Amino acid sequence: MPALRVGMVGYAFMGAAHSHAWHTAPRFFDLPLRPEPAVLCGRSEPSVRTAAEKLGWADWETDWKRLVARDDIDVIDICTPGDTHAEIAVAALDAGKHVLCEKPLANSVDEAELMAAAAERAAARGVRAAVGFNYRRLPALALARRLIAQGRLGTLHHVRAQYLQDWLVDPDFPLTWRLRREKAGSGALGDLGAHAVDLAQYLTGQQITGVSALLETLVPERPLPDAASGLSATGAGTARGRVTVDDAAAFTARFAGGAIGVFEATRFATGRKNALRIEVNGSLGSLAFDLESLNELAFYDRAEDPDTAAFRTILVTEPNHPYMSAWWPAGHLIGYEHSFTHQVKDFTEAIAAGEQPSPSFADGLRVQRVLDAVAASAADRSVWTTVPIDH
Ligand code: SOE
Repeated sequence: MPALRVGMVGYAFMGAAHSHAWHTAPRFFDLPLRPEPAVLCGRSEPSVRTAAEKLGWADWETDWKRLVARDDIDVIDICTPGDTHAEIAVAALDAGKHVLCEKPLANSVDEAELMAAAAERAAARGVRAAVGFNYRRLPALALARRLIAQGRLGTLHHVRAQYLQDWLVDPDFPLTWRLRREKAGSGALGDLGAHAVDLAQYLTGQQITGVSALLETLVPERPLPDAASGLSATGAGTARGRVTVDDAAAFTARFAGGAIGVFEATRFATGRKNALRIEVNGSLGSLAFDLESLNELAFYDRAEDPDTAAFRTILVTEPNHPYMSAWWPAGHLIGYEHSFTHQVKDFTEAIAAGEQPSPSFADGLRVQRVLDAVAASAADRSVWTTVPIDH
């Protein structure tokens, strides 16, 4: 079977998740190409060599430009912070490499447009690009998409999406790259809100046409990270720097098909660890999902006897459910990492078939446009209506 030789840039959290997926996908799914974790790339030689050994990569490079120029690589997998996505992706596509790029696609609409244009040019030569909105690949959410596409919810009226984490609630948490605009583009909005927006557009099959938004930086200064380790020496007396991204985002939205949406993304939802929740209400029924119970999908069907109709929890662990026949006997649960494994499966199959993998860079650009509109709306205080309060 022909190999699909992968070169991956970055090896922190997402790099580890992707490494696991490149190794695991061919062990559980019958793939038309054999993914090969070939070359890992990072700037520091000792660190990338250690990471390559630990994560199971055959070789390593310290310069992504050298990686992209190698003729023994078919795919470039980008797992770096957002400020590098556009440059690496465009160079890789122009060099004829397929690209899988972590989300959000870019740090701005301008960059995302360049990337989408490069992906279109590349597609004409049979070279493919996809963006890593991994949650689309959870069986429960893939099932939700299937039910909505089958019309089981009827006309869609409401989308309610939240992505809630709490790892920034400690004011002494250090000022890491995710809190710096020049690296991350935005904060909770781009990191977490991007997932919620992508899922909302994917599940409903409708684009968001307008937003009204609020962004807030709740802790404006944080301890500077220790330059050597990249982690913090926290505590009193430590020098502090300015947080230049949002800590929390809230916005309302309209969808092209007439539904309205309410979105929230925050890293300050004390006690909520990774609660990506989405609920869709339609004229015939409703669906609700929470990542903290990712094997479950709640379904309310208005066709049921009104005396007993209620939200039912579907355990999405059966071989008839998306992706599940490749895993364990019926009823056995899967986890977060499986979303990345399914992403590799779908990406590899699309490449072998000469088809566009999804979500495409054009889909990533559609998300980026919503994020941009949210930032613009939040910055425009002219439409903010103050409420008289007691003093
Ligand atoms: C942030 O905490 C983060 O790791 C995101 O970057 C991921 O995209 C999300 O899946 C989990 O949370």
